Amino acid sequence: MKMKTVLLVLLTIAGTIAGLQFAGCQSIGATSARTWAAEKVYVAPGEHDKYYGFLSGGQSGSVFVVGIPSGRLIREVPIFEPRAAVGYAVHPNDPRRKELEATGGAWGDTHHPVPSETNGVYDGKYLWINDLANGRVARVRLDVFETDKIVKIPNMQGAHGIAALSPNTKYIFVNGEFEQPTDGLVTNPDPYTSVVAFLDPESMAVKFQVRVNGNIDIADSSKDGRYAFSTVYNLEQGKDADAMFQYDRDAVVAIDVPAAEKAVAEGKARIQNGVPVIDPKEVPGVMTLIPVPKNPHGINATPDGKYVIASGKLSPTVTIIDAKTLKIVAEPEVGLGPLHTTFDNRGNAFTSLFLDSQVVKWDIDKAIAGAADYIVDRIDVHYNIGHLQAVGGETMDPKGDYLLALNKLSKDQYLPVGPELPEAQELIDISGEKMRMLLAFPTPPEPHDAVFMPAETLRGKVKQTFDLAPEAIAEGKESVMRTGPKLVKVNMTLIRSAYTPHQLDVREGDEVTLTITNVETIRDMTHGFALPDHSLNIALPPGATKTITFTAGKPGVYWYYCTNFCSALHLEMRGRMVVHPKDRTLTLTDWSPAQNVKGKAIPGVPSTGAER
Ligand code: K7E
Ligand code: CUA
Ligand code: CA
Repeated sequence: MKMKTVLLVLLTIAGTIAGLQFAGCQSIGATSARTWAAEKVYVAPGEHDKYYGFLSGGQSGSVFVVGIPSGRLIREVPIFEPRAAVGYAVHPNDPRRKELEATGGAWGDTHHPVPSETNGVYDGKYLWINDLANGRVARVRLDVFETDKIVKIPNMQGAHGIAALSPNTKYIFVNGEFEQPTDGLVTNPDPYTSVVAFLDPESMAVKFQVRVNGNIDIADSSKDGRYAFSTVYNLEQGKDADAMFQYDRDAVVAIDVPAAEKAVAEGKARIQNGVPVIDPKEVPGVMTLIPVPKNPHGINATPDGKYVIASGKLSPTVTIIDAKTLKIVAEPEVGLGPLHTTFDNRGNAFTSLFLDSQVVKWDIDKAIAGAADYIVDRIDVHYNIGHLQAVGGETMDPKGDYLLALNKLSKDQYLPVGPELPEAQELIDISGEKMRMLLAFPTPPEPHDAVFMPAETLRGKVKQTFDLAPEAIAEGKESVMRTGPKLVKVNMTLIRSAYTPHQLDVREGDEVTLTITNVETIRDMTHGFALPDHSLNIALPPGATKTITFTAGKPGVYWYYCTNFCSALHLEMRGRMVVHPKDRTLTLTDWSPAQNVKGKAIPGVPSTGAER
């Protein structure tokens, strides 16, 4: 990213010089276009971007946070995978790691970041994201940019489409892409169906599910919160690709949320794996099928709430549906392989064309009126675009300035790095009539979707330090206690540049429960606790407390050390765990007096010399 910034500066300078010296020469058009684009995305060192961009990491299992328009990567929030960089879920006993293993595994495939909304715009509280692979949904707290909750959704495999019910996030709803036996039993794999699950945004409990035939794909909410819309591409219920494109039309399903709530309240749902499941065949009015061509993919509500637009994928059309009457109002052709649609604040839609590798801009009202000139512009992207997202395009307040194209392939756009090439994003200016390419930047595999949040939305909400947890260890309250023949409890604090206690004496096979608090009160003063050969790596931002239980390994001396640069004495910030042989009686002389650098005695350390 630094390199890119430098390049942009150079480009800007070069462009200015070229403009001064060679005014009137033929290359001036191209040069000034480069200068213009460079200036649009250049954010000087020390200055902040205008928007947060939350990019789903696909099979990286995380969310990448970038600044827009610069494209600078400012954070990775690991969710479904361990990440040593921030001490996330590394040790098998890390509570988050255990939660991951218990809900499907320590990897995931994140596709769709969904921020919480109040009055139809992002409120900066939470961001949810699906794990397509393992039927899970996670929540990220935007005050600390950390994963806060992960839930496994019953009766579902392949959690794909996900959306917040507008305008006030009454539910998060999630689509099960891979069908499951309807009766929940493996003895009878057919008939099989999928479910749309409605989760409470705070508890993340699954409140109810609605059964749908055919694989359910992408989701969006009507702006008034009445309908949960989803696309279904396999109405055929085929089990291979050939069988899945027999019909000319599959469907958009519209779930009437108040009708579904009523059905649950009246006991019309069947409990399956602890969740009320509504079968719309038994409860008419809960679900409406709207036939749309062909293996549709994206579904997107217009910011004014009037329409939802389904993208045809195998049909060169998009289907415009009235969001209140559920009637199809137009089916304009837009190009080959339409996948997703986003919006500006001037009545235009932008649809990604996977096969054409283009973004097409079209005028919604003109398309509905049947005007010949509804296509406004097309721009090439590099290459094979999946999602695209304009700033605020999913909200009632689209900004109409930038659009990000999330491309599946980059082909020749970067220095080659082996047989596999980077995936890339391209930032496009949409403020004028014509779209203009501004910037390309790669992220690790694989970009799917993105959302953008104005920097003001999070201003004052992002915490400086963690609030102290109830189990936080205060300075002076550190201790080492033997709580059983093989159990050791350590209460530790961290502050520049010391661990207290800075020595632990344990025996091989002891089960050590370590609670650590970073007692720093200064923002960004993160310390790590890395313990060699024990698979243990924890990072603690200021104020954070973590607890982990691990088993002391072979006899030896293990230095725990700080992984995060914290001061001139960062490297000196260490302590040691002495693992004594199993059969050794730890006497007072064996127990080193564990004192911190300030010379404080640690209560409870030489507790007893003969506790075995
Ligand atoms: Cu289109 Cu998972 Cu959103 Cu990817 S899905 S493209
Ligand atoms: Cu603490 Cu480095
Ligand atoms: Ca189909």
